[in-house]
Amino acid sequence: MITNHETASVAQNLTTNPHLLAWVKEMAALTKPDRIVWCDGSEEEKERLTRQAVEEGVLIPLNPEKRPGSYYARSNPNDVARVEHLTFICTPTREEAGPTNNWMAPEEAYSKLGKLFDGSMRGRTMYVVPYIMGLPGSPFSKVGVELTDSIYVVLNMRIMTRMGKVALEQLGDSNDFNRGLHSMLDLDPEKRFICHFPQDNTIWSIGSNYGGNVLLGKKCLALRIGSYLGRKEGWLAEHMLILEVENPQGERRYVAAAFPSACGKTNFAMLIPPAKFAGWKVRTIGDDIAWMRIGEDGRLWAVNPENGYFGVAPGTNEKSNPNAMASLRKDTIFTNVALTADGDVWWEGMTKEPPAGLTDWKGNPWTPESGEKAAHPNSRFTTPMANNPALSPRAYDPQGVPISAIIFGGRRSDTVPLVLQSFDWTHGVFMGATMGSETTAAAVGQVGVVRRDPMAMLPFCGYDMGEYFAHWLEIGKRLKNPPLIFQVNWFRKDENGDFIWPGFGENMHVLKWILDRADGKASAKETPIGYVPEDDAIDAEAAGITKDQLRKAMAIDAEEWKREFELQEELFQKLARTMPKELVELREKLRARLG
Ligand code: OXD
Ligand code: MN
Repeated sequence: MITNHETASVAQNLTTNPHLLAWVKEMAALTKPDRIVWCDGSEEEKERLTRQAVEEGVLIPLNPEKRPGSYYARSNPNDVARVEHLTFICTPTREEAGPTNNWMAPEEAYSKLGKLFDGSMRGRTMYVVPYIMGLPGSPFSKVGVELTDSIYVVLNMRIMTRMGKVALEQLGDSNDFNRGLHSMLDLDPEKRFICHFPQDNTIWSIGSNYGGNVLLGKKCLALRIGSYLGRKEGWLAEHMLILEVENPQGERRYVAAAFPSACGKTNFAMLIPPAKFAGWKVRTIGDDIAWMRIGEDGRLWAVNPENGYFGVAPGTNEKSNPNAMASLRKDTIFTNVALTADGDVWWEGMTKEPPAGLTDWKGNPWTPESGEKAAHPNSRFTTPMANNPALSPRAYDPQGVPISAIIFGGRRSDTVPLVLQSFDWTHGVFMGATMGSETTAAAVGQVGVVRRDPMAMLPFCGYDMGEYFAHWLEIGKRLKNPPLIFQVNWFRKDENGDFIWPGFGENMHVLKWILDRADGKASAKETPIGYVPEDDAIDAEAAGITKDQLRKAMAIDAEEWKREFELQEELFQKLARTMPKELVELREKLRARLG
């Protein structure tokens, strides 16, 4: 049992914030840890906790000659992805959470999870992890404190956020911080819940140790609670990468792009322009989350609130993403990938031939005949963004970067062309709102079925999605210089089921057209559903495909689109109560234009 005096004395050198001390005391009284450790974010602390994690078998050191400072973690096989069916928005009324979120009444959630948290840290250590999402001192940033009994969480949070003293200094004596409570229990899925209390700026997560469920700064605070705060305070919290493009004249532009989980956001954020684009440079600001505000100049300004990448490993290789491969060379935590005989990591798609002597993500010897994947399809790396050779210095700019274009992308085998520009902001919001994508391994459930994933935020919006679209429309009205909005699809397939567009670095062709549009340098053709590039604006040959293939990638088939508008019906019905009428009317108008 930890007394008030002890709680205070452990924290003494770090904070005297009465709100924080009282809350830690209250949560300790509930969870009853044997010890409380306040994290200061120092190197010494990192070394000590890493040593301890190794002793406890939570982390396995990788071969220091191959991956200096890097470690390997295996999760419980039942705990490998986000659990959307166990994720709840606990607003006072069901309506506020909206029909796309699971809802639980706050009293019920506090009571139900309270029983599970009661004594959950007995015999364990409670780590107090203060952190900042955003840059220290930036007007964009938010402070959170996560209480967790998982040393794995502490070490991952240290990579993903600005953690420790720096956060307590920013917080001072303020009561304005996100209160996150996390306990692993015995990782029984029956006792797994991820509950958000937006009104209380509070998150309770129990029964999991998977990143997306337990690194509370990321999906829980930066997106679910963030989107709620964004509406209240007049800004946007989005599931978007941010990248910088520099042209040969040295001019820099910034683009934000939303893709559903595991659709190549990290690859796009780290794109390397192919040889044809001599003198062009692409740099990363962020790979997953963008917080965006209206600047005094009437433009939209964005920051990446994270400090690291929690990326999907399979498919990452020297061709698909050399910058990610370089980022992973040191100081990285790998989760659920395969281990090589010489203490390094491997995953499907890293090399054509798997090395001999692999141990799979469950700890079993693996050969290509095993009939299972060596690495889990949602295996991950957690790596500091400072490791990225293509990191833009502007990732550290507390004011963020001005956004010229917003891109919405999905994984679609058919219908959606390579690129399409919206007629205006409202149409762009419509494009984002009606985004569909084939599901991936990032969430538990069936893979490969098309679901509507508005703005890639379906699993991450902390309130009613109709209201969320209305908020987007409202932001548009306040922007004097709004970014242009586009829709892209790298994943269209031909009649043989092969991808038509090469993707990866070749996406630069599309990116350049988008920025030329934003700069008023490229003309476009009008179609019933948006603008597309003029016939020769994208150089098929340079992209390594034939003109015919490019035409296929760009095709807009009226029949397919009529079907697409039909498929949107379910979403419009579901959100009927709050769907902005501008979007309802626009849908009718676009449909009519198709004939
Ligand atoms: C992620 C996700 O981990 O979207 O970024 O699932
Ligand atoms: Mn994501």
